[in-house]
Amino acid sequence: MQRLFYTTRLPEKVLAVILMLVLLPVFFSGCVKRDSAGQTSQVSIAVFIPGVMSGSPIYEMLAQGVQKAGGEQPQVEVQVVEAGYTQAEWEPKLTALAASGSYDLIVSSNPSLPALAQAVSAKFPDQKFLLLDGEISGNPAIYTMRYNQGEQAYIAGHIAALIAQEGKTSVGVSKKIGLIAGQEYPAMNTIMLPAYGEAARSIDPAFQVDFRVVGNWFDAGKGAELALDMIRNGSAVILCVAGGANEGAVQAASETGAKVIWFDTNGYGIRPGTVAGSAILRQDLAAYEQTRRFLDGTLPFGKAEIVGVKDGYVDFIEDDPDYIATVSSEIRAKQSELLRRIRSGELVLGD
Ligand code: RBF
Repeated sequence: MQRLFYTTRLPEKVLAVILMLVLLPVFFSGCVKRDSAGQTSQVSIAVFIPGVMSGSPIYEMLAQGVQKAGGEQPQVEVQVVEAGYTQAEWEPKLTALAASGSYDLIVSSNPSLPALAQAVSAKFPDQKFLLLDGEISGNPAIYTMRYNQGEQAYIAGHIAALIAQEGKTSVGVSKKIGLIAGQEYPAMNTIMLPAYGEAARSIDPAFQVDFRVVGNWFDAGKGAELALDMIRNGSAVILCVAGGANEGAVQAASETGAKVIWFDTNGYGIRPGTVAGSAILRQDLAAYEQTRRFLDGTLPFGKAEIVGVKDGYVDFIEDDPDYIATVSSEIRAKQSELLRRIRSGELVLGD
């Protein structure tokens, strides 16, 4: 029995070692600082994606912005590393990138990244970080830029409530709007969810928010299931902040005649007639501009900046033909007026 055990287990072990040898260089391929001509490049930047890019426009915009800035200068090399959805693996993977010593800068985006970068920075103080969508100040190796998502969620809640109140969706006149999030996190629970509800109650104090959590950032089946239940319970409009799970919510809304509000990018084209609003972040611009500042030597490490509508980083897309075709001119005029009040400083919203 003992012999048999060894003869069957040994090939598995060999296989595991071979797999490791094959896969490790794939993950760390970004560590080789060479350009296409085989020359060592002068500046190497890693874009660390805490999740996967597909289905999460906030990450797609991050990579695009950094690549655009890097592409403008021949001596700059940009590597994109997707860390996957297992959040427990993010810190070891970030540590491995810093430990490689191969990157002049690690760029990332996520509210949980500042704490992880701070821990990595304690071990590798020379490693520089540029972090968007998160906040930490006082570490000379870390610069952060966070968006005013109080504004972004207020803008979304305002149009969601106007559409629900108008009563032209399959749900009829409704004083309930939904929000689907991938998971609960401080920026969601203390900024976005309250601002979304506050905006709806500015339309009518009777408005309620049905808040649901998928539990991950990819399960479209769960997204559809939650959205269907929310619509059955009277939500006429649902704000989607759930990454790849949004796809299921859009599908459910389109099948039942409800509407969704898209977050972070222009989503009207995803399902024309169903997507009735796009409250966006210009994360591609932020990633581009901050990477440029790093390359120019002017990125103020140690600082935490917060940007919003007035700075041009938070906005709502009003000129898309699908928005104009889907939303009545009365509601569009009211939404325009809200945006004017925020831009002019007449309405100041918390972040
Ligand atoms: N947003 C996404 O679109 N996709 C993701 O995979 C994703 N993962 C996240 C993981 C954590 C731990 C946290 C705190 C947030 C995540 N977000 C994700 C939300 C993202 O940071 C941002 O709040 C939303 O995109 C709204 O702008």
